[in-house]
Amino acid sequence: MLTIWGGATGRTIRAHWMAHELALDYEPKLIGSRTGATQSEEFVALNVKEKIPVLVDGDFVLTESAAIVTYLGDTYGKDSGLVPEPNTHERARYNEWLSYIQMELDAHTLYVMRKHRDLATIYGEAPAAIDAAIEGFQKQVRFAENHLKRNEFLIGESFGAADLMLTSVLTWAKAYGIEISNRLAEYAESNCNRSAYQTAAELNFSISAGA
Ligand SMILES: N[C@@H](CCC(=O)N[C@@H](CS)C(=O)NCC(=O)O)C(=O)O
Repeated sequence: MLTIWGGATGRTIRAHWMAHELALDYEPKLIGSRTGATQSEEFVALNVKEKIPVLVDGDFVLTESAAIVTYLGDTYGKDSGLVPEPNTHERARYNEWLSYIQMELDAHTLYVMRKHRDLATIYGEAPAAIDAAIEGFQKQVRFAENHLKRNEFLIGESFGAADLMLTSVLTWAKAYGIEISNRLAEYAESNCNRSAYQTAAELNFSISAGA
């Protein structure tokens, strides 16, 4: 039995979306961030980092949204084409996109905004860091934009897990009021029109994050 813990955030949607792309039967445990639920005894026993999402597959526990998306594709979607086969150039390219998305478009930029704007009471006000984060996002996202001017998807000819990951940060950026190009907006919108996204988003955002 599969369980996905967590909801309400741009990171938890990744796990739910991938599970829906693969039509997996799983139990969602929709705890929100900043609600105190990630500090419960039961949850800390699963993830001492006190962070969502977390995947539980039998007695196997996996944290980190990108690792969860990749594991689900490798384990339950071998013929889905969503995650490229290991030991191929496509897989190396996939790893490149995922590292870039997580570092340049999530941790170094959008998450800096989250920390110093939404969570400023905890992490402190830092207007200069927020300006640099917006600028940094706009600069870094050009790498994806250049690729998508010439291609419909990040890898190959069809939608895949790398597109899912990129779309998650583009919708997050949009929610934060960061301007993105028409091509990126159209790409994100088209991916969000997938029925797997629609169902996953309805579930993921049926609860709210705390302040
Ligand atoms: N690198 C991790 C980041 C996970 C993360 O920071 N999750 C936040 C919500 S987006 C969280 O659980 N925060 C704990 C809390 O706020 O209670 C991932 O991509 O899964």
